[in-house]
Amino acid sequence: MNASQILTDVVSALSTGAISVVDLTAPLGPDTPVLYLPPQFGKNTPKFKMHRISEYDSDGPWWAWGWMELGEHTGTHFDAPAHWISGKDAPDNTTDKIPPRNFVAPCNVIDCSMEVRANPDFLLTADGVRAWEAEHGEIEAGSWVLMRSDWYKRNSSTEAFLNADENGPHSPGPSVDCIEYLLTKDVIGWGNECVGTDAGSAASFNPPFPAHHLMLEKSRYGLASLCQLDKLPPKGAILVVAPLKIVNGTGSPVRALALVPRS
Ligand code: 23J
Ligand code: MN
Repeated sequence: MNASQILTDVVSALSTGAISVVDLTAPLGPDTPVLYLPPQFGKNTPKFKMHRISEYDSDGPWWAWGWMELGEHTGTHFDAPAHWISGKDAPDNTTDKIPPRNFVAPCNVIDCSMEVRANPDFLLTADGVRAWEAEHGEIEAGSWVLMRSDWYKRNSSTEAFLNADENGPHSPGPSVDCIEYLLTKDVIGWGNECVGTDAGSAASFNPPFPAHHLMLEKSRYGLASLCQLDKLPPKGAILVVAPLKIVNGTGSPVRALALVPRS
């Protein structure tokens, strides 16, 4: 293996389109849906807001710039281990400490779009993952597992995206045994197209919010509000995703990019 030849080949494959770059990121703006937790849990993240400093005007005749009011867990974002109590003392648990090696990894995309169309509360189970592996191959250590639901198609409407009624939010995610199984495969993390990595019903699980509790406890990561997973193959794409290097950050909005080989 000649590592510089490999990189040269990647660049040339990008220029011919043999490898394409798919953007898995939702637009980040005032209309970006944010999580709304029930009142007993206390406070919520405010909506994204851009404060203009100048726009080629008397406050800055030659420049436009702004500052953002932005939650760590807003839009397409990364969950660092310190986000959850179980990851409070996990190694390298904040966004500034995660080794950059972890920001480039293969991804497995499990298509649950049909099940979710029939049932927005659909849960992917360990058996569901095993059935997927029987068809597409084993989930390898160090890879992401992303749940495709086509839920991202709702993200222009907060109401449709959060999909809550008097019984709480209805959105898909992993079961407890799904996350337990993925940890036995030594995955790097779990990603979902919904507002958070866990299902809308996950507050009632044991433990509650397993994608948060169990993944972050083991210094694994989460990705939420991913888009365009329907543009990825089940296996073979490489995910490039990094949180901002926020000091002591519990998470961060990201730009998530997939490198996808032409089929
Ligand atoms: C805070 C509390 C509960 C949850 C979350 C945040 C998220 O989903 C998140 O964005 O990490 S479930
Ligand atoms: Mn989060």
